Amino acid sequence: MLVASREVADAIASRAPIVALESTIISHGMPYPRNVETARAVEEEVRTAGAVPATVAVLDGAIRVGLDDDQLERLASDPAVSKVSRRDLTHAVLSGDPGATTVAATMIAAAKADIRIFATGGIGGVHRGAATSFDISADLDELGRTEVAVVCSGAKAILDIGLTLEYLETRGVPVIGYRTDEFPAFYTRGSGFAVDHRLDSPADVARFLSIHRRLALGGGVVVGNPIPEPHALDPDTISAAIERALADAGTLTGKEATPYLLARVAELTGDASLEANIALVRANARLAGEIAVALED
Ligand code: PSU
Ligand code: MN
Repeated sequence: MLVASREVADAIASRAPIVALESTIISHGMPYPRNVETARAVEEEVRTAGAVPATVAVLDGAIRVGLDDDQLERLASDPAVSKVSRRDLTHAVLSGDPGATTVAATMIAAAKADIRIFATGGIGGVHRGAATSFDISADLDELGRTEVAVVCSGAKAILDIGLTLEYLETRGVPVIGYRTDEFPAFYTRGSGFAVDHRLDSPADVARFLSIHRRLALGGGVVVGNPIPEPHALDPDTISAAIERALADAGTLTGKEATPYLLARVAELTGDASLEANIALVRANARLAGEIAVALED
C-alpha cells in the first residue's frame, strides 16, 4: 500500500539523502501548467543540493513515494484529484481514485518510508475564528506526533499565526527560524511573531534534528525559511487581499476552506503571488536538500 519508486527505494536502501515533497500544492495550489513546471523545478532543486526528491501522492490504490513525469502531469491536470489529509488516506487507497497529499499526509508517508526531511510552501494552521469553528489543520497534530522536519516559509496570514504557534507549542513542536528571528508569513519574510530558536546553516539544523531524534521525543520540527528577499510581496497589498478573501469566504469551513482562501488570494494578487509562491517553494526544496545532505545519523 506504500510504493516507493525505484530511485527512492534505492536511495532508502543505500541511506542516501532524500527530501519528501507534497502534492496538494501541485493539484490545488497553482494553475496548470505552472504547477507541473514548478513540481519539476522543485525536484531539480533537491537534486542540485545532492539529495533525491520523493514527491508523494495517492494513485491507483497506493501511497506513492517518488513519482514519474506522467504521474506528476496527471496530478497537475486531472480535475478529479482530491485533497488527502490524514483522515482521507484510507478512503483514497480503498477507492483507487487519485489524491494529492497535504503536509499531514505527506509527513505520514515520509515517516513510513524513513524519510526525515520534507519541503513545502506553507503549513496549515489554526484558522481565524477557530474558537467557534474548531477549524485547525490536521498538519499541526501531525507535527505533534510524526517525526519529520518540515521546511516551509511559515504559514499564510489567512490563518491566525499567533494561535498556530501556540498550538505548536502545546503539541511540543520546536519552531526554528532559518537565518531569522521571526516566524515567516509566506509572502512576507516576517509575521511579527518570534520563533523558538534561530539557526543559521544547514549543518546547524542537521545537528538539531539529530539531537531531537536521539532524545526520542517523537513529533516533527518546523523550519521556517523566509521567502527570498527579491520575491517578497508588499505587506499592505497582501494583507488587503487576505482580508478580502476572508470576507468572501464567509463561514466556509472544512477541507474546502484552505483551498478557497488560497485561490482567492492568488486571484486578487495575480501573477506576483504565483511567482512568489514558486520562488519560495524552490528555495525551501534547496534548503531541505542541503539539510538532508548534512544529516549524519
Ligand atoms: N498553505 C499554503 N499552501 C498550501 C497549503 C497550505 O500556503 O498549498 C495546503 C498544504 O497541502 C497544507 C494544506 O497541508 O493546504 C492544509 O489544508 P487544511 O487547512 O485543510 O488542513
Ligand atoms: Mn481545516
